[in-house]
Amino acid sequence: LANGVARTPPMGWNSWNHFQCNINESTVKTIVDALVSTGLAAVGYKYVNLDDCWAEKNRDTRGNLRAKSSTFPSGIKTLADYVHARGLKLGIYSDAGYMTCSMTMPGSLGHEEQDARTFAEWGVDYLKYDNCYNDGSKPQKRYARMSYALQKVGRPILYSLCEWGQENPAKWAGLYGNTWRTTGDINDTWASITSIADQNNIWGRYAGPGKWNDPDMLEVGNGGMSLEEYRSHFSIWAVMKAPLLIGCDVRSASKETLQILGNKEVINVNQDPMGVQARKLRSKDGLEVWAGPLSRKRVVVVLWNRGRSVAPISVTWRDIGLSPYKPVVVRDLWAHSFVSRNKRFRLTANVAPHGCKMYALSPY
Ligand code: A2G
Repeated sequence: LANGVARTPPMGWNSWNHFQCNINESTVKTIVDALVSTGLAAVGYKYVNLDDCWAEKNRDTRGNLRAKSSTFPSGIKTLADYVHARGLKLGIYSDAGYMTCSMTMPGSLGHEEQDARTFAEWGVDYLKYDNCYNDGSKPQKRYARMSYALQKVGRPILYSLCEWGQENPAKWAGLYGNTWRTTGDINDTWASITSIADQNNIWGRYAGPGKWNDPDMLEVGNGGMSLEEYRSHFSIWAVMKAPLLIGCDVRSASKETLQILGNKEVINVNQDPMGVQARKLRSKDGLEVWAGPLSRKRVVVVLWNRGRSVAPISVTWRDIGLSPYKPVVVRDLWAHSFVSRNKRFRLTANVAPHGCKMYALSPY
């Protein structure tokens, strides 16, 4: 959607993967402080997104949504002010149905304009819009209604769609929103991230500035995978031009977690202005090559080993559309070093089990 936001994939934090419904304003404020003090805000993580469970079960007498008084007693506007004062942006969550997926708060179906106005008055910058407990009508219709409502409030609000069912959102959601889910919910396991990566890969050609496939939020730092696996998760999400929404408790994140989430060279690939989603070029015995174009004629390559033992993986210049004789500068985006300044024909690396190598190739 050409509403001026998400010209590159959104970056930020969301409460769901780590906290589910256990959120309150003091937790969110300390997360905001941690985003700033760790330097994550400075490398681009600017959206602070409340997920489900932030509102009272019932609307007020005028039909307005209101923050849950036991957990957000100061209200959303005050929280938005806190976030904005630190140079960040606030996201919120609702649903194109009668109630949200947690069943703890109302959805926006039939209240689209009223809720969009409420969000704008509070200073909300981002809406994640889910699809639970709807009336069975086509999601296109219900998602369009909120899209038009948001476009009328006079405030740019990033619109993130969560319909991922039979209606193949990639084919239509870009008309109405900035990101759309392509899969079911992620969990903190290797099986989940490998299967989601493959499902999201199918829709690559629909992504571009203002409209991105969303393979769900990051699990990096939540404890269920090894560092090697988290590096693979982050690398593949980055090249797929996925929204990079941190899903861990940033306040207690380890040095290693911060190094993964804070890798500026990998973030730069995700935020490249060309905005083309990389795709899987080759896969044999769990050894995979993913690649895609970057601005200034560069190419990003991920060599991903899904197998159980260390193995060599190669990519040829032909695989990525370059003449075999073309000399290329090869930069390793995890080692932060140049592998070669004059490489031709092919690149081969030994890749750790469940690990990856990620390179930016610059022909000259
Ligand atoms: O509701 C759904 O399961 C969402 N998933 C998930 O991300 C989270 O927001 C949850 C909150 O109750 C999808 O939108 C696919």
